[in-house]
Amino acid sequence: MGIPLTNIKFYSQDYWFITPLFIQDNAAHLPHSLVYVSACHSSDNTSMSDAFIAAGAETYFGVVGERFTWTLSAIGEVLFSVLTDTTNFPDPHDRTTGQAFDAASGSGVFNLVNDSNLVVTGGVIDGGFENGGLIGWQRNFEPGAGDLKGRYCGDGELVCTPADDGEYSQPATEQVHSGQESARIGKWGQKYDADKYETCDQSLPKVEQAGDNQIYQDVKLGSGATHGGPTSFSLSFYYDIQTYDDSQDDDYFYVRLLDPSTTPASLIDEVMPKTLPPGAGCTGDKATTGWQRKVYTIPKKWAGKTVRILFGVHDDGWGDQTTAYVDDVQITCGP
Ligand SMILES: [Ca+2]
Ligand SMILES: [Ca+2]
Repeated sequence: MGIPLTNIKFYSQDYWFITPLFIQDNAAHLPHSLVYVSACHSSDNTSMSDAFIAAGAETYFGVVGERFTWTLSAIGEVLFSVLTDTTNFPDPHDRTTGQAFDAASGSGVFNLVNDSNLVVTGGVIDGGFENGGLIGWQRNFEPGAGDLKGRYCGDGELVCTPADDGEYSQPATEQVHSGQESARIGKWGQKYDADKYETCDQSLPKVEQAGDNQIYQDVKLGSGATHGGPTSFSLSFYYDIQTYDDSQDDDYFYVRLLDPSTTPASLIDEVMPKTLPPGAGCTGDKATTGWQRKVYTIPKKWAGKTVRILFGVHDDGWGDQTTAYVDDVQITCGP
């Protein structure tokens, strides 16, 4: 690869050193990066950190003095786990290198240079829904304007208000793609009883909501793509729609990409339009899609910006419920 050996110093066969000049000559492109150099003396002075920061790095972790190799490896593991563990810092804006440094210090050899508040971005928090409480996700219910409000009183007497406006999205264990849990969007608690009424269009009291159950998360995308890095981002997830309804016009699952910088958040694109598996309705049988994978490309122009990923289920309030399980939500660099 044409390494300029003049910038690497060899001291016997056992020791060799990379000099700041090597970084200056070879690491010309490190925008918004966090650099951890697990090498002795890498932070004795600022010459090495200066070289990385000049190349675009935001934050530099180095070592003052000498430590055993396994000590440096352990420090690296602690740093990585603090930066990626969402347990203590579910909000990515709280999960900064500054806090990581505080948590990882104590060995006396760890040194942080430059930006102590670099936000580690680009990841979906709890995309596998394994943290037991939709951590990182917001829940919402939008009552349906044109639908029944989902409440009946007595035999066939429709009471349009108050709507059943509880937020029914929650972690689920009965249907998972991987791990122990997924997210279940929408109310899902009672089989459609087709025999209870004379026609399919009769509704079952208090069973189905009328409106939209939603979960969403705002994710800041990395800015590397604006500097010639990845050309786009890939959003992927698994979904399993289950329904007793028979019409995509009545009930449906959908996924949207939104711009949360506007009020209300504006639509960027329909990641998945209205979707409902065929085959249910009137019979009391359930229709499902089974687990399906969806991959969607987020264009490069959103690099460095925050986007909202929203999963929703619309129910029409007639008693034939629809829900959707979602699991393994990821955003990765590249198509
Ligand atoms: Ca899971
Ligand atoms: Ca329905």
